[in-house]
Amino acid sequence: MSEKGWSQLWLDYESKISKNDGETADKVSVAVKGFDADNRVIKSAERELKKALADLDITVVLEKDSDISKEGYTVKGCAELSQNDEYKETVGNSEVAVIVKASDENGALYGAFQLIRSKLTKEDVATINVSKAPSNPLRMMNHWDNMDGSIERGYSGRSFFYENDNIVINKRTVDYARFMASVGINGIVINNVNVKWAASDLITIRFFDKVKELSDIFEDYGIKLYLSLNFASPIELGGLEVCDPLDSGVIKWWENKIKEVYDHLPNLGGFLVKADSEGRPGPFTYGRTQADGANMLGDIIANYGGIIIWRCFVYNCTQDWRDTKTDRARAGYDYFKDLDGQYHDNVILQIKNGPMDFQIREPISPLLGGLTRTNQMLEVQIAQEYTGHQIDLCYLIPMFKEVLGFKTYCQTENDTVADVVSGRTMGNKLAGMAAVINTGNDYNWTGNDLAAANLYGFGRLAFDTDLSSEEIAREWVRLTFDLDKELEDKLVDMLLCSREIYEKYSSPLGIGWMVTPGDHYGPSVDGYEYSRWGTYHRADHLGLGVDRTDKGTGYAQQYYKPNADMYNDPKTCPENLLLFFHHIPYTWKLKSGKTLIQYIYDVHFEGYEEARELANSWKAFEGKVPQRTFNCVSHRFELQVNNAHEWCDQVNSYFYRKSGIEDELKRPIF
Ligand code: GCV
Repeated sequence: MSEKGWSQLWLDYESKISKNDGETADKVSVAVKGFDADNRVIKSAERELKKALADLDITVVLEKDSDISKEGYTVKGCAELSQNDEYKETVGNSEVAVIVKASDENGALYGAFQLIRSKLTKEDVATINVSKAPSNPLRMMNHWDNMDGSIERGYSGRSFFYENDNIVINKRTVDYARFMASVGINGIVINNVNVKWAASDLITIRFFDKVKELSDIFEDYGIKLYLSLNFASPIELGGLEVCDPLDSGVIKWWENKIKEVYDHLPNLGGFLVKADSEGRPGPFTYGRTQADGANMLGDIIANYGGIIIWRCFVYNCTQDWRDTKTDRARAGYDYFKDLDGQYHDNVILQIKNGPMDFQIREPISPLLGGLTRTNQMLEVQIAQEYTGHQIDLCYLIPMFKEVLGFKTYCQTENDTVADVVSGRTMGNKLAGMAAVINTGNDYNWTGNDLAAANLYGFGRLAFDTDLSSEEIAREWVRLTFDLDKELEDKLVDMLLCSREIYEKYSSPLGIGWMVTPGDHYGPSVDGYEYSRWGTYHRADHLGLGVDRTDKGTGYAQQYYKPNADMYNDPKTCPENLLLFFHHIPYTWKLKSGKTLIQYIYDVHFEGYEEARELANSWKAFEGKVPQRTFNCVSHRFELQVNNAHEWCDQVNSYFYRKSGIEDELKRPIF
């Protein structure tokens, strides 16, 4: 680890350069064929290669090859290339040559990082032979950073983009861009979707210069900068009385504003919009649809090649808890399905993975694939809002794999979520994946060093949805630490089982919530039960769960058959979602033969025990990972064990008190 104010994460070249022969620098050479050698992205690729491969006697050729698909690459190592006439002159006397071919600069950069990964994980670069094309056209990070330096749902310190209502740009910004490019990210939204106060001015002269500077740094690494937009800007910035998307004065205002924005930020990717959601302004105020709002902005920004990413997180957040007919889970589909086909070509809907809000277990949003004539992208959250605040270990890639692998039945083939969001289902170009990011200005970027596996993993998965959770975990472990095989396996196992452990000690069988309101860490079983947020477990003395069947809220019917039927029947509903879809008596027998109440007791004790085992396993890493990392993670495991203890005892005691049914094993329940 370097002694700067931030770590180098998985790109810690320095510590990996072989110091054996005392000579570390300048052995590597990079040649450029077909690309403009002065291109900023090619220059970045060259810089990274020179740093990372400094101790290898190698020539890397970055070569343009128009036959390769957009942003894809082939990387081929070949010791004998110096014999090959085509490359003989270029390669000279280098011991090894590696040819990176791509049709565009981003592909060349990703190919360079592929080679660097191989080198850092101690593979033989002379025999590398990899071809990849990105699974998703858009691979984005969404920051929920505010301009005062706070981060909404941030668990890793403060923002490294903002301080005191200003934009901060320094070497850390460059490292951040490098990290993102190294895992294939090509778009970053730099501000919170809740656009308030100074952030509304990001589209004004007050911040253009700084945003441009940031955008230039991103550009060096093939990343487009995007801004979250305040839909009420015509009122807040323009002094208009309304922000009605069909009002001619409002349209004119946006035409001028977007022109001004692109005059200053010609490479802006576009805007992300949270409208009509949790108090944010939107078209509903004027009796307009979400499509009216998105298309108005889309049509204007199309003139500059920009796109509008419109979030589908729209629901009634002022629900009366007594009202059992209204179901927040239904909202996304109810608001957006009827408008399918009406969104213009440069508009894309961004859909959270589940219908509620990033719980540890939710069904897949029925909007994904429910829409068949609309550009759509998947939104996941690696900021661990409901999944342990980057205190508790929770490797989320297995969850994302489940989401991507879900068969929607929107057509007979190419119908998984991965197909839909990659553009394969509908043959559309605007498609992809976005993650609410988990970074901050902590030394290790992610609060818990191990949470960087989610940061790395999301990028890698968005680039290549065929990678397994284990492959990604192993790759990250190898790049980040220098462990023997036994400890490497141990850490990979710890990551792989962590999500399930968190699920076991927190809220059971897909019911979700039961968290401390507002903060969302730790248990509060009734915390949201009598609130306005539409997040209820409906427990009484006989059972719990929400009836979302055709006899209940009807949510299950938003899926295509056979998913709709499967969820509708408690006997065929996957048990890990049983309480999401059904109100079930405590005495209900699960497939294992256990009653529901006994399962709740058992799984909570088990989860708590497994959290203790995780903490215990970590002890073996002392002296094997940097001390700073060891201490940080040890402390977090201590907190996790306390958290798991509270969850276990509070959930078990709550349901014991509600049901009056004893634990068969007579363990302490209060
Ligand atoms: C950015 C949840 C979070 C909010 C977040 C919102 C959203 O409700 O708790 O902090 O706001 O999701 O996704 O817009």
